[in-house]
Amino acid sequence: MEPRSFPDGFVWGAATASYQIEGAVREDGRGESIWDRFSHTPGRVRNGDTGDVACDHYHRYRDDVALMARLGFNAYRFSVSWSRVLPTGTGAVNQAGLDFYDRLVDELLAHEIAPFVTLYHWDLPQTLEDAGGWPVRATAEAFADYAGIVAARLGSRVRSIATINEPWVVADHGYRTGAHAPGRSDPGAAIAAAHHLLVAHGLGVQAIRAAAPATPAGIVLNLGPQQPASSHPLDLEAACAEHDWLNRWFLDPLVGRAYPEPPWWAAGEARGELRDGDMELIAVPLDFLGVNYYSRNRVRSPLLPPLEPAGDPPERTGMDWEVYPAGLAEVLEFVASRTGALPLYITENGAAYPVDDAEPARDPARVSFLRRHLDAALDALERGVPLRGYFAWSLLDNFEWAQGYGPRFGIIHVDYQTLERRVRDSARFMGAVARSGRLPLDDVVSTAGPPA
Ligand code: IFM
Repeated sequence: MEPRSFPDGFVWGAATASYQIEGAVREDGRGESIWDRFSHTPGRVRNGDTGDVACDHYHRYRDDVALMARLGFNAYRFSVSWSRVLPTGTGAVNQAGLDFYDRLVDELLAHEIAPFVTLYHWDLPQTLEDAGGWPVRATAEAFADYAGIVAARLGSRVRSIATINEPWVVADHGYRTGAHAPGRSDPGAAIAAAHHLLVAHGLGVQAIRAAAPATPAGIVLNLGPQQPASSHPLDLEAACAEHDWLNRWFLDPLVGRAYPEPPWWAAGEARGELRDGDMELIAVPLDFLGVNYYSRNRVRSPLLPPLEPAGDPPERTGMDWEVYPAGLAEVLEFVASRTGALPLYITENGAAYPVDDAEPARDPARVSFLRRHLDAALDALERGVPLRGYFAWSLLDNFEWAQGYGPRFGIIHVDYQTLERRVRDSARFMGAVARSGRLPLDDVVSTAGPPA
């Protein structure tokens, strides 16, 4: 068997998000975000961890970019912190905050790494949450102004701008379950937030195009197969409902379809926030769509007793998420069935695994995870999916939201005491794939070639 190849021009990178890696939360005029408030609220984040220092990427970005270049990546996906640019979400621009991203983009370009920008990766300015947050429409309007400001400054030098990362997580975890900032548990607010995130996307794309007409604009969704845990009709129904909420609630309106049936927990919730023209606004043509894929879900109806485990337990990551590479091809094909020839990117894919303290750079399980998912990406390409690139999550170990610093997703290890970076085998593996455009047939990591 020959190694399989990716198409010429395929984009290879790693991804991060501002609050998860930057630190420097009180520097250069940055305002408070909902994750500052949430992480400093006792009991919200495991171990009391906060993003105050994180990976200190704000000060170490040059070294991090140099590492990416040595590995052989040709792209980097990062997010901009809204409250660095507009400390209270609206009003006067904090030039010092915007300057940081300006320097980062210049540094990337100097190393021939294409910047892929995300405008919103969950760190809403606290002032906007105090005024109602995503459940109110004014937040979407404020987002459009912010999008225009960033696009005007960075747009001509970046490869693409995505409006929102994983709006499902924002609405579901932020406003329904309360597991994420701002920690609200209100089904009606979650449905309203979901709608306003999509309105923000539509207005944001318009603002990006006004400020930087040549810059591709899109959005990033997290998707995963929702399969029934048994053939019982109630499990089938529950799996369909989860599929509608996770995989269709955002994707369908983006491609001009109606919202699916509301989830059971939202039955009877007012939908007054939907205005004339909103569905057309949300369906503004996209230049690309990003897909974040991690796992599948076996759905058990809450009306049925728990299933007794049968057979061997499935392979799982350190997050207890099932390792299911075929699901990557399944979701890409599902998306492409709705988006046709629209360019798609895998904007996140990766896994957390416990660290071997004796050898923190050895991560065979992650290498195997990545190789099998890249193989599934090749399957999708072979079946005609217009896939243009792949970003590993994540460049660095980082602040994993409510789980704090426990789960380690990095292809580069971070020592949180010294902040020293250590290139893992998985980073070498990804670099070798990026440089050659070919997927090895096994998980062997070559130590030949960069980085030294
Ligand atoms: O760390 C997150 C990221 O911020 C969004 N997508 C999933 C990752 C792993 O949970």
